[in-house]
Amino acid sequence: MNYKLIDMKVYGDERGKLVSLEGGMNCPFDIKRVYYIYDTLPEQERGKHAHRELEQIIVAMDGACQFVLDDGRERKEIWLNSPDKGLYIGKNMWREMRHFSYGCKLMVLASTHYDEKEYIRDYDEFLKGLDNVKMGNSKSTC
Ligand code: T46
Repeated sequence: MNYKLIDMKVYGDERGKLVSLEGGMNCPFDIKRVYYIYDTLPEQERGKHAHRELEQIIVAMDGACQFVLDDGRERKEIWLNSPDKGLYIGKNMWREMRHFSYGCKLMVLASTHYDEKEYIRDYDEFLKGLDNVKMGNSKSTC
């Protein structure tokens, strides 16, 4: 499974806490884009797609939500519920987000600029693409 839950170093003192993410250091890619998700609702699901090339780190800055990650062989459920945890998701991973707490805020660091063409939004197409990667018919390095 091409994901990792990263424990981030927290600089804390009586004034509060600070976490730093730096491309190529504790973030394993150069950061090309940052976006955030907020005003989420518990009954709404997001995601349901994969990316061939994009890598991301996702941090729940406030509240909690569950990620379902799927590499075509197995599915894992991961809770994101603390600003000192970063969920790294690599290439070729199907993701779904659900069970958002009210007011959950996600910050996402991304390795590429936004490109809708790079999204795979159909699960069968995702599985077929994985077969192509295994057979060497794709340029993906994964
Ligand atoms: C992911 C999860 C964690 C843009 O115009 N620029 C952007 O950088 C992004 C991320 C989205 N958009 C537009 C595209 C859609 O019209 O914003 C709208 C909502 O995007 P989407 O439905 O893809 O949002 P999520 O929450 O389902 O997925 C997002 C990311 O797209 C995705 O890469 O891994 O968050």
